[in-house]
Amino acid sequence: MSTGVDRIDDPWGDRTPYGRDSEWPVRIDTFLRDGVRPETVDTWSQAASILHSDGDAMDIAVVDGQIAGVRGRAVDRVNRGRLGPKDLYGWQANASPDRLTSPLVRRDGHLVPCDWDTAMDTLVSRSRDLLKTRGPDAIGLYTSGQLFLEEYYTLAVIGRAGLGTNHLDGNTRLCTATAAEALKESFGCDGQPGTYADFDHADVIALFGHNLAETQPVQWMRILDRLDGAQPPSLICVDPRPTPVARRARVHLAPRLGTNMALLNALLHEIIRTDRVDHPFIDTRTVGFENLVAQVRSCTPRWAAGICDVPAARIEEAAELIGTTDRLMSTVLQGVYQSHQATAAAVQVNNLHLIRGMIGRPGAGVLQMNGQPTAQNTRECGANGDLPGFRNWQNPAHVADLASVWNVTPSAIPHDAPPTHAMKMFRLAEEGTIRMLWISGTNPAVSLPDLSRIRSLLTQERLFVVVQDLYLTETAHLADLVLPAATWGEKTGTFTNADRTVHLSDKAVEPPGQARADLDIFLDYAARMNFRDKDDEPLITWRDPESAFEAWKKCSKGRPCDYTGLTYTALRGGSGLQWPVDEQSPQGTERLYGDRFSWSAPGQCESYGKDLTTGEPYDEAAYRALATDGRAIIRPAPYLPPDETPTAAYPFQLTSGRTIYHFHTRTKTGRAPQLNSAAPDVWVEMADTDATRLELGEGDLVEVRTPRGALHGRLRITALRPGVLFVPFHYGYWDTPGLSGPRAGRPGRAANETTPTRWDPASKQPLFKTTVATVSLVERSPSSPPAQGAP
Ligand SMILES: Nc1nc2c(c(=O)[nH]1)N[C@H]1C(S)=C(S)[C@@H](COP(=O)(O)OP(=O)(O)OC[C@H]3O[C@@H](n4cnc5c(=O)[nH]c(N)nc54)[C@H](O)[C@@H]3O)O[C@H]1N2
Ligand SMILES: Nc1nc2c(c(=O)[nH]1)N[C@H]1C(S)=C(S)[C@@H](COP(=O)(O)OP(=O)(O)OC[C@H]3O[C@@H](n4cnc5c(=O)[nH]c(N)nc54)[C@H](O)[C@@H]3O)O[C@H]1N2
Ligand SMILES: [Mo]
Repeated sequence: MSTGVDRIDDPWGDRTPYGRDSEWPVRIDTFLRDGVRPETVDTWSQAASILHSDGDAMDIAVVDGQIAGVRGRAVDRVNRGRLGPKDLYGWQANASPDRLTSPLVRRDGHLVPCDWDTAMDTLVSRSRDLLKTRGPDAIGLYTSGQLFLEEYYTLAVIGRAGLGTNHLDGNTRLCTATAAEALKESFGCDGQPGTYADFDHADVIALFGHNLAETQPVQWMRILDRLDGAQPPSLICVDPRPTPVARRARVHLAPRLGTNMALLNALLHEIIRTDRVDHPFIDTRTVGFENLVAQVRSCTPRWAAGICDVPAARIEEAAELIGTTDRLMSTVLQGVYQSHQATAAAVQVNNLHLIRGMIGRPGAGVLQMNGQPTAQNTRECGANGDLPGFRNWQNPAHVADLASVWNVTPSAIPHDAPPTHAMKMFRLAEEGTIRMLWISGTNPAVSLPDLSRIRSLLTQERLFVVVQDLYLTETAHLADLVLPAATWGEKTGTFTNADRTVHLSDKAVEPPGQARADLDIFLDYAARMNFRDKDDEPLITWRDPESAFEAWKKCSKGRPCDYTGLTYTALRGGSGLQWPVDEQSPQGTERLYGDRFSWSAPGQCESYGKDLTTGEPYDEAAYRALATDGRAIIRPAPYLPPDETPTAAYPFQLTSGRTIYHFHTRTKTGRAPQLNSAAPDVWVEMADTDATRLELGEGDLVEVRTPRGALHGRLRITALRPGVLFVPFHYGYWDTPGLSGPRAGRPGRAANETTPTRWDPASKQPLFKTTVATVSLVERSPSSPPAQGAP
C-alpha cells in the first residue's frame, strides 16, 4: 500500500476554510510509493513542481538512491504544503524504463546509440560548417518553459553572443508570449504586478479564459478554502465550458469563441458609463484614458450580447461586480492568450484594473498568468525572443549594457531586427534559411499547430534536427541527433513561478545511464565551440548551476527581475522568494507598482509597444510622445470578428485545452500509472443539444474535421456552449507514450492535426483556440465510458 492522499478521485482534497485577510492554513499532502513510510525515507530533497506554473514547493523522498515519493512544503508561501494530482504522481515518470540513456544519431535512416563524444562532435562540426558556409542565421534554437533558469541563461549567451543568431525562442511562444506582451503594452515591461497572496484578500476574483481548478489546482484549493470561509469572494468566470471554476462562479459568461474582446470592451463601457472609475488614479498614474473612452463609447452590453451570444443582463451583472468592489483580482490565461485578438483582450483586462485603480495593494491585482513551470525564466533570461533581463532590443543603451555584462562588442549581439519568434523560425526552417534546429525540452510534433506541416518540415533532408529530451518523443523520433537529458530531481537549478516566486530545486538522485543535465550539455557545447569574448577569454565562465546563477545575477542587476539579493543558500530551507530581491528588498517583493510604474520610462522600458491590431511595432519617438514616465499606458483596441466563422461545411467552433490529470504531450503524466488511467485517451466534448440534433450519444466515436486535418475521439456530452467542440490537446500519436509505440496506420488523435498556422499579430502566439470544424459518426459507443475530465 502506498502512503498518502488520493488526488485522482479527490483532486482538491479536504477544505481548510479561512476568512478574508487571514492566513491560508497549512495542509501537508504526501504520496509515497508502496512499502515506503515517512520514517523509512533516507533523505528529503528540496524541490518545486515543474508540471504547471504554480511552483508548488515539495520535498522529494529518496530511498536507496531512487525517488520514492513527494511531500508538500508547509513553509512555502505558494502552497503551504498542498500538492495537486500531477505534483503527487508525476515523479514516477523519471524512472520509466524507456528513458533515453545514451545519445542517438541517425545513420542510414535509423537512430542508433552513440557515445557523447560522437554526438557532440557531430553537433559541433555541423554548427561550424553552417557558420562558415551560411552564417549564424542558419542555426535556430527552440527551447522550453521547463528547463531551469541557469540553463536558459547559458543558452541565451550561446545563442545571442556565441553563435550570434537572432533565432532563439521558446515554446513559451505557444504559452505566455501574450502575457509578456500584455505586460509590456500596459506597464512598459514584463513582470507580474500581482501575487497569489491577493487571493487571500480579494472580494471579486475574475478568471478570463482560465480553468484554474484544473491547471493550477493548488491555487484553486486556496479559492475553495476562501469560498468556505468568512467573507468569501465572488467569482466571475469567462469560459465557454462549464469548468469547475464556472460551476462555482457567481457570474459565468460563456461567450462565442474568439469574442473576448467584445465582452471586455462592453465591461469597460459599463464601468465608464456608470462612472465607477478611479479618477485620481487615472489622472496621476496612467496615460491614454481618453482614447479608451472614445473606443468603447458604443460598446454597450447589448452590442456585445449580439456578438458574444451572452445575455446583456449578465454582462451588466459582471460589470456591476467589477465596478463596485474595492478589491478586484483578475487572472488571464489561454482562453484569452490563444484566442482571437489575444494581446488586445489581455490588455483590456489590465485596463479594467487601471481605470478602477486596482493594482499594487492587497486584494487588488492582476495576474497575466504563466502556464509552464519555468516560462518566467525563459522570458527573463532572453531565451524567448527578447534580450536578457527584459532589455529592449531597440534601445542601444540596453544592448551596450548587455554587451558589457558579456564583455563583447554590441555588434556581437544581433539587434537590427526583432528577435525571431518561434512561428517564424519554423517558417524559416521550412523554406531552407534555417538548416539546423536544436530543440530542447519541447515536443513540437504534438504541440505546434498544423501537425502534418510540422512533420514534413522536420523531416526535410536539408534540415539537421537535434532533440534534447528524456524520451524518444514524437519529435525525437524525427530527429537526426537525440541528446538524453537529465530532468527535475536529477539536476539542480532555480526557477520562477507565475507570481515571481523563485524556488531552488535540488538534485535528489542520479540520472539514468549517460543522461546529462541540460546545463552540462550546453556548457560542453560552448567549450567545444570555443566561444570567446572581446578579450579572447572564454565567453562562458561558469561551470555548474550555482556559478551560472551567480553570472545571471550580474545580468539581472538593476533590471525589474533583479536577483542580486538571492543566493542558493537563501533559497534552501525556507519559502521561495519573489523577485526583485535586491538591497532594498532582501526578503523579496510581494507586489509591483504600489506607488509608480517605474519601468515604463522610455529609457527603462522593455518595449516601445505595438499596434494591438496590426502588431506593427512603435518606435522610440512614438513611445516618448506618450509621456509615460512613471505611468501605465491605457491602450484601447476595437473588436474584430474572428478570421474563421462557422459555415455550412464547418458548422462548429473547435477549441482545445487541458485536463487536470495530464501535462501537455503526456511524456511524464502518461508514464505515471494513476494519471494515465484517469484519462487514457482523447475525447471530444459537445453540448447535449448538438448531440441530440445530430443523434450522437455519449461514448460514440466521432471524427472531428477542419480545413487542416482530422482526429478521432469518443464523445463526451457536457453543458458547454452549443456550437462549440472541445478536445484535450495532450494526446499525440504514441498510445501510452513510448511504451506501446506509434499508432501506425490509425487515425490521428492530436488536437493539432486540426489547428491552423495562425498567430496573434502582437504577441505572435499561435491561435489554438479558434477554428471551425465539422463532426461525423465513426462508430457507435461500445459499453465502456469515455475518458474522464475533471470529476
Ligand atoms: N493539468 C494541467 N495543468 C496545466 C497544464 C497542463 O497541461 N495540464 N499546462 C500548464 C500550461 S503550460 C498552461 S499554458 C496552463 C493553461 O491553463 P488554462 O489556460 O487554464 O488551460 P486551457 O485548458 O488551455 O484553457 C483554459 C480555458 O479556455 C477556454 N477557452 C477556449 N476558448 C476560449 C475563448 O475564446 N474565450 C474564452 N474566454 N475562453 C476560452 C477553455 O474552455 C478552457 O477551459 O496550464 C498549466 N497547467
Ligand atoms: N491545440 C493546442 N495546442 C497547444 C496548446 C493548446 O492549448 N491547444 N497549448 C500550448 C501550450 S500553452 C504549451 S505550453 C505547449 C506545450 O507543448 P510542449 O512543450 O511541446 O509539451 P511538453 O509535453 O511539455 O514537452 C516538453 C518536452 O520536454 C521534455 N522534458 C521534460 N523535462 C525536461 C528536461 O529537464 N530537459 C529536457 N531536455 N527535456 C525535458 C519532455 O519529455 C517533453 O518531451 O503546447 C501548446 N500547444
Ligand atoms: Mo503553456
